[in-house]
Amino acid sequence: MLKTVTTIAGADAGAAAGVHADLRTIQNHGLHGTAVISAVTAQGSANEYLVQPIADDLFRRQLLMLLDSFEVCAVKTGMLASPSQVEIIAADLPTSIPLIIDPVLESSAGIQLIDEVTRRAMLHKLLPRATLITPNLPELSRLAGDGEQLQLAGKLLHSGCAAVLVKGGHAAGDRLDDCLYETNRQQIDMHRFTHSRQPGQYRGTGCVLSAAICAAIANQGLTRGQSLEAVCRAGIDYLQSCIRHTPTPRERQAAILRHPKIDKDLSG
Ligand code: PXL
Repeated sequence: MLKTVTTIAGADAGAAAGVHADLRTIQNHGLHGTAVISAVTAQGSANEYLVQPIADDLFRRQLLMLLDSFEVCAVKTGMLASPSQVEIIAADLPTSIPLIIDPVLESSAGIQLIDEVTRRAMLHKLLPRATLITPNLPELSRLAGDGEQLQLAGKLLHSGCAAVLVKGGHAAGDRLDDCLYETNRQQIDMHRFTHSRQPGQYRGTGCVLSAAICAAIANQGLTRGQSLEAVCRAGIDYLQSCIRHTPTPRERQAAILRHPKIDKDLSG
């Protein structure tokens, strides 16, 4: 049976972000992609956004059914629609399964996707059992406040998650730094991934990155000596190759990512 990866996220009918983007990424890595839907959204023009959270019982049953029917190797969360959804994940997802949190707070059009109570629940209930959290720079500030990046990442590590990958895409400049912070005894180790900025705006980049990291964990494993640095590197390379495969959008437009064809068998 194919290895299984689960995304817990919102559905964007246009498939630019959320569950659909995650599943495309996971399947392209030769894995079985499964999904717990947290909310259904309808997104038209920049100011047209409708969201209907999934009721707690249905949300929980989706998760329990997947855990019961599949050998889930890794899980990622994207948009979570209520504090009770956070509590259900914290209570029902076994801690033996690696959990990657993409702390989606806003859409690329600037619409709030998570309210304040849900954000706090995520910080206090989910972060302590996470393998990795992947904030961009605005999300890092909303989760940890203002200050030096190292100090803010340190605060998130102090909340109990094993590692923080800060995505540098919102900073200015032609070269971008994504930085991975991990606690090593009393110290914080940092690994920097530098790459050139590719021109244009793209939707769903955070979704694709965290799903690709999850897929790399399922394919390579963390317990067999593979480091978080290696799976983050694999996820970043995958996202960069999606951007290279996508025709550069015109100014003020945001493109839906095209995924490269992966012909080698990644499932071994
Ligand atoms: O890219 C963030 C994101 C995540 N999840 C859903 C979204 C969006 C952005 O629009 O709609 C469901």
